[in-house]
Amino acid sequence: MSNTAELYPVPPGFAGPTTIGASEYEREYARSVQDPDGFWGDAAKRLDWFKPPTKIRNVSYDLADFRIRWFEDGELNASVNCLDRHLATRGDKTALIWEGDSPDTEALRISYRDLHARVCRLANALRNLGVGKGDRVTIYLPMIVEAAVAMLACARIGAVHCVVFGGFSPNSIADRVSDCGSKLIITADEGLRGGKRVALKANVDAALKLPGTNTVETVLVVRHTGGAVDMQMPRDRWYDAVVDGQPDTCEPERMNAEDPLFILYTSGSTGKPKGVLHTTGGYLLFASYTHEAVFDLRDEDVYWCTADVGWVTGHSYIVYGPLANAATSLIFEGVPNYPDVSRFWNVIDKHQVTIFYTAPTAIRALMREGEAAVKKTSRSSLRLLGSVGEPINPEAWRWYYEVVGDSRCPIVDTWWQTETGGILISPLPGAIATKPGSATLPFFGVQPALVDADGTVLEGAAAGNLVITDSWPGQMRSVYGDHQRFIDTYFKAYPGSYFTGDGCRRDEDGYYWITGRVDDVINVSGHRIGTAELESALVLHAKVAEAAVVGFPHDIKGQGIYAYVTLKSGEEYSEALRTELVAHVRREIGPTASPDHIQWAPGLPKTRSGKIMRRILRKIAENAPDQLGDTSTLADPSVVDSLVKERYIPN
Ligand code: 6R9
Repeated sequence: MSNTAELYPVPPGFAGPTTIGASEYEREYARSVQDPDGFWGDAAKRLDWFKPPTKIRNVSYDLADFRIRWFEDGELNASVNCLDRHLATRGDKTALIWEGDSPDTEALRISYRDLHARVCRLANALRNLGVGKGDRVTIYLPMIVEAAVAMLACARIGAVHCVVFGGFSPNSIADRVSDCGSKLIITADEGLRGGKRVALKANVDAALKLPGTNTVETVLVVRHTGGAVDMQMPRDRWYDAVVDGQPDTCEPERMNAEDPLFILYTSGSTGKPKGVLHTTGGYLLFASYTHEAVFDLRDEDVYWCTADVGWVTGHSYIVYGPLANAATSLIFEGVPNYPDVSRFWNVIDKHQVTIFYTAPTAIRALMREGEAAVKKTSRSSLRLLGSVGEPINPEAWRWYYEVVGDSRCPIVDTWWQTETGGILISPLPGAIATKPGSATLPFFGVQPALVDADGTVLEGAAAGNLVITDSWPGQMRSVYGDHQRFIDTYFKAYPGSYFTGDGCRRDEDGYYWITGRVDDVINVSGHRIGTAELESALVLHAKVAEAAVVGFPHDIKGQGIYAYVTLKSGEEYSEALRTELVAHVRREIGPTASPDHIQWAPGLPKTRSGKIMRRILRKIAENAPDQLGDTSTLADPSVVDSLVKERYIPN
């Protein structure tokens, strides 16, 4: 296959006065890896520092002497960088546009001045409630303006926010609250998604009945839908009541660059979700720099990222990156198919969105609905499209390019992770010709490499495991409360490198093609779920003896969840129990973790030492029983035949 046949050059006339072109990309990339101190020292000037850093980079991946520190003697405040410094020249500029779940709800436009005042009032209120530097605050909110306000108010007083996705269950909230020892929770009465109400406050109430959550002293409740909630005094307080009357200025905390900014939980291949810890200086610098360069940001842009603030994409590319860059960032409460499948495109026309950033799963779902729903809208304001969360298949890429973007708008396919803080591999749209399905080339300072299972570095066109051989400022610094787990998870497999957990191919033009996770993480609609979490949720059910979970290819979601379940002896395998188990997992983890298929497995393929052979289960779930490979090391090879016979065959 010739790779150049599928090359989409930068459209003529795309570049604006600040667009990074091809020669600048090459020159700056070379400088960024040859002279990281000089490069990042200059880049740090894009932020406002109370005390500018004199030490830029202090990194060693050597396990005996491990450290990752950036700008370590610098002092700054993230909320000052996202708000205060814009007031003199852009106080009246719209910082946030809020579009509600229903198109009939009036949209909000919040100026930088107004956002600054809202953040300061909440920051003062939090301080009055006894929250200070280093305290953890859990945020469990729908996609409303208060979500961004809450994050920035924490940043202002040096509190560490921990946003929990509004789709997570009481159990998941409780796990996270107890792991990080939150003092306060900010939630809302209810959320709205696709016309349905989500009982957020009731979920918090249920979570706080679970063990390990008694660190929480206060729950602030935003009145959003007006739905009835059970307020437990004195613990629960209405958000408005504590914020009203607070001064609209607030002295920001002076933070060291390496002081924590937030914790965000993400799934790994083993155990419970990890609290990914990001610090202040490096993270903010990297989020803002990548946001400006990858989206070729201009002052007049209206930028819309459809992610939820519960995921890292919402942190870096709805809140911190855009606001640090004084951009206009749109927050959308709803879903792509409510009230109908033209909603995204209608919102783009309504607010004259110029940059649109979404996930392949949404593109594939909308593609299935046909072109007419897109073509009846104008979308003439758009100039750039982005994709994130999972590999985008070339067919969906072309539809996005041709149908949504009318073949006018470059696509930036941005590869990155919760752990990386910001985009690591992506086209710069004015510099790099794109290929459908490839995230193309590394961002400044990012040094990807491909290694085989033994750690041998592969050169040229090759396929292997993706590692990053050096640090970048947005890199996570620790797993909250378990620094050893951080080192073990990411730096042990390939000594001297950060291991991403992704497989990847590099073509003859040096372009990177991410092929998906190589570990036991399933990527469902761009959301990471560990098979270990799913399995422990399943075995919590009284009738389940054992469970093994794998991913399988899914047309819309990218990957689906396929669970093999063995019941305790004497229990009856029934359709009703299957339904009950799906509901059970939704209750334990949340709706995003719903198994797509449960196969009854009277026996599981195990080695003689008792290890489940997932490779075999994956092939069965993929409906590829002819590719099972060697089954001779199994304790009982016959279980495979019955699993193959009973497998789920997609129609
Ligand atoms: C930002 C985010 C990270 C995992 C990552 C990879 C997959 C993300 C991708 C992509 C191919 C892209 N991933 N972006 N795969 N192309 N453009 O999604 O963070 O939720 O931590 O997921 O998502 O497998 O390892 P996170």
